[in-house]
Amino acid sequence: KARTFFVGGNFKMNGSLESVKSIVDRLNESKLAASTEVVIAPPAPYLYWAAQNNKKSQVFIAAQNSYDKASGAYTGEISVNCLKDVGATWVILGHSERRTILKETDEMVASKTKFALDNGVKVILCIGETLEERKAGITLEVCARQLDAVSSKVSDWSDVVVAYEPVWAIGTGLAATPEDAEETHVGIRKHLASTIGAEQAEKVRILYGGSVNGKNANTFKDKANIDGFLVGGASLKPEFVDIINSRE
Ligand code: G2H
Repeated sequence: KARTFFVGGNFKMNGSLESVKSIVDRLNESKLAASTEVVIAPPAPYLYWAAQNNKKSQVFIAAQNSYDKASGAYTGEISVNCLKDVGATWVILGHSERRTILKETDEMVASKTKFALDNGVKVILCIGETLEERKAGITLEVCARQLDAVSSKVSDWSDVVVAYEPVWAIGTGLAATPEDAEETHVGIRKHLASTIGAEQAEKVRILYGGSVNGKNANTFKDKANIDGFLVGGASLKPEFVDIINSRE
């Protein structure tokens, strides 16, 4: 298959120097499927540490947020240049926890995405509907709206990976079924084809995120439009390796 399988680990606001090092060491020592691209996103204070300790050429380091200005009086924000300086080559943007808790708008997420890409950091762009939106039958409208904010600013999507994370499946232990996820991924790819063009849409990796674990990861195996996972809770545990190897 043309799209390289991608597994991201979003540590969220968890961990310590010791636990981050033990996760990186575990990846260093494990046999990882050669065909999987792995990206881990520890909290910002540990990015340099993770980059320094990582020995696997297929493992890359991501931040969980970045800002849309180069530098200056933006207390508490994270600069894309600092990320590159410490060895992070990816950033997760638009995670639902930032959209809901930190009140990030579609417009902010799009602006940050454009700034990161323009400055050489790749983006895991998270989208997804809430339970209410799913019940109202507007899953694809919500995803389309979140994507359109970005495609109105970004025309080259070669360094973007889309993570579809239905909010109702995040951290709940209740993952979407492979069938439901595939159906939405197909809809997302179709929508992208209509906005960024069929050729780019075919190449964009669309990850599923929301309660993925070492046991359910391989149930998504035969779904043609599920190009990998964004993993939260399970990325902190040994089963993260099983998820990385779930396509073998
Ligand atoms: C969704 C996911 C990782 P979890 O937020 O981004 O978290 O796997 O814990 O549901």
